[in-house]
Amino acid sequence: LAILFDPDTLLHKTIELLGSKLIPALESPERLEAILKALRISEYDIRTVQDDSVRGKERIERVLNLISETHNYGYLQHLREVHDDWVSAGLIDKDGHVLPECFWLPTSTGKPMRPPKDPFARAGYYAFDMSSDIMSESYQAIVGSANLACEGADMLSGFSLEGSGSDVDTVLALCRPPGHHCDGRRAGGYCYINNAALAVSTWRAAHPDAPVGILDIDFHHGNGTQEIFYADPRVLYVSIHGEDEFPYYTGAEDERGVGDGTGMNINYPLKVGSSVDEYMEKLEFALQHLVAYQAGFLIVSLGFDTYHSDPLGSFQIHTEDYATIAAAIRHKLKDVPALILLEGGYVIEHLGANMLSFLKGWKS
Ligand code: SP5
Ligand code: ZN
Repeated sequence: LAILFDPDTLLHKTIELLGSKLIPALESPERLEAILKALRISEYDIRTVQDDSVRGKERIERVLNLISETHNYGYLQHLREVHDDWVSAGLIDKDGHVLPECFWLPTSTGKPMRPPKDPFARAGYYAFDMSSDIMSESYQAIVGSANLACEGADMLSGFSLEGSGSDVDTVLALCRPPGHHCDGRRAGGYCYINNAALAVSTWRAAHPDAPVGILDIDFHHGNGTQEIFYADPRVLYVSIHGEDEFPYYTGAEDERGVGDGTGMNINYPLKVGSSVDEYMEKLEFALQHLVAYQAGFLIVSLGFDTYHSDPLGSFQIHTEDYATIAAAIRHKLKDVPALILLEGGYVIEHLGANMLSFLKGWKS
């Protein structure tokens, strides 16, 4: 097991509109600091990627190049420039926040979607909610987070410049901001770059056409990951999530993929208040599909917002249950190299213990 972290990811400090109140975003640097603290106390070895020689200009160019396989060019440019554009236009100060006011909607005019020139209008064109604020250092953190997914996939595919990947079969990438709500054209749900999609592109650079499995166990449906791979027959996406919860318009069982990708998208919505037994039943089904698919690479989108007291979730899952969940995944898919990507989870006081429990189960 290798654990990857980049201090740049702590620079992103945002606000959000939650329940009609504008507040510091629940997706905060303190989340990651709590996880790091617990891992360090338990003497896990954490590789700080920013300090590595590989985290240079060339590395970032490779990451951006791979991101562009699944993300819209104008959107990526927007992420990089919008904060500066708002400052230049006098809309905000340097320490201000880019929050959208009006979102693009489909119309009957037949006009194609075209990004507005006005940077103020552009904020809503490239977002789908008000939990995707961009502040001065967001872009640096977003790229840092994405780079961890890329680095992790490289290590597992034996592609790493240092060749340190060969003896590692699991990488935990401590990504922040998370990724699974981003569909490659819009930010939302605290996500700006789909880290899982980037990991697939990275893996494919070494293993073209290899079947990849994605297990999404964040409380929320990964609408972005589903969207990006909806027609892709070489990616099996399986998600267990709260039924009719955020992001509200996706995640139903009848969303099964399209064209060659039909049957390659599997959603398990679970009712509000579901117990760990109900959860494990769906997890067994999810794992059976991933085993049958014979994926050569597994990505786990791991959210701890399934925790019983999470402000954004509603399942009855407790700390010790994460060991059970992780053990079930690992035992069913034991020889598959796995990249675990951090997604959500908002009860800061329990994040560390929940992560330790998950890792204990994974290694059992
Ligand atoms: C990565 C991730 O976990 N993103 C989640 C973002 C959720 N943002 C909106 C949450 C709205 C919660 N509303 C609670 C209403 C209860 N029915
Ligand atoms: Zn979530």
